[in-house]
Amino acid sequence: MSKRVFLTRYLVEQQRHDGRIPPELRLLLEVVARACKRISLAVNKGALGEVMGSADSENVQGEVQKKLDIIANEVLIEANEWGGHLAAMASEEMEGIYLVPNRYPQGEYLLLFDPLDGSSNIDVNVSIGTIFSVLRKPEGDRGVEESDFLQPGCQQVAAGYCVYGPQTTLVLTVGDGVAMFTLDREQGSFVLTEENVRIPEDTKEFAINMSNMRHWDEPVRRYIDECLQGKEGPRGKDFNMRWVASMVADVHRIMTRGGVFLYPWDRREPTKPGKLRLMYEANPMGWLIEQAGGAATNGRQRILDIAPRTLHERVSVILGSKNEVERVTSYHNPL
Ligand code: AHM
Ligand code: MG
Repeated sequence: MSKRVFLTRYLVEQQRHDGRIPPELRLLLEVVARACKRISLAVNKGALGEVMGSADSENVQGEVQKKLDIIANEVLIEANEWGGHLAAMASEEMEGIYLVPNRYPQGEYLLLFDPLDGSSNIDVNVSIGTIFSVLRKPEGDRGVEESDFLQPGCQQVAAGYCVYGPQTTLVLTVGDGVAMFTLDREQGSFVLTEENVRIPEDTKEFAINMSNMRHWDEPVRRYIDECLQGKEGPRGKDFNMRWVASMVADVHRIMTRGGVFLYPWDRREPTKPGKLRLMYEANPMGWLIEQAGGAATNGRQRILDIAPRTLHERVSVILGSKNEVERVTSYHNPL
């Protein structure tokens, strides 16, 4: 049997190779992975763990919180607040930023997360996941403020997601490609199962919530309409469609076999730029996809170049196989 590489060893080697990651970032990523293991256990227990159902509360976006949303948020905070690697955290489930309490040492990094993405799938036993993004705290001695988080995605120093499905898989980038780790449940360790993940540039598979079709803008309608025409249409090939309604699961499929994911702006809430959140959904996913050779735009510009204005800002998202993303983007930006 070939030798197994555990997450710890992978990260230590990343640290050794030209100091690709500093020791504090290595520690941070190990702690996030440990928190994901705990969330995975809670998710796996399901109804036996009394973790199902709603929590009778709403988050800052006015969405009903599930018990597991809150548990996952607490697990991530408790795991990360004391280690000395972080200065502050931000989450989909918290209105403001969470400063590391004064009793603990302050670190150089900022952590953002969607603790449990795809909450509508919790109760129906369909894959859900955790998404995270790591930024460096801007230089200076003053305390951290919300504005310190408002950095474009191209300044991320690490990003990843953990999908809780038939397997628990952690997918990670520190800016040197994408690696996947599968949780060995008996040992409780993440094992490296794929390095240098590459997304095919072309695809025959798209992911979009078709029930919103009547609300879409013209370029998105045109793209999907051309896909639906199949062999007989301008694309000259048949397309397949998938929509899990957990971004983590849809992105993981694209990481594994290619495809294009769209959650575009639509007319249901015309003043909002989209449904998904820029800072802790689109940015980390966009960077992971780019690191695997794909592309990510909001239809008009690269996601990672968007200068955020607020912590919970929303954005239109088109990501996945490069040639498809470029095609949809060109339909939004005609020459
Ligand atoms: P959440 O963070 O509240 O779970 O919402 C985000 C999720 C994504 O995972 C998914 O792509 C999308 O919402 C599905 O939305 P819809 O139910 O409109 O298809
Ligand atoms: Mg989410």
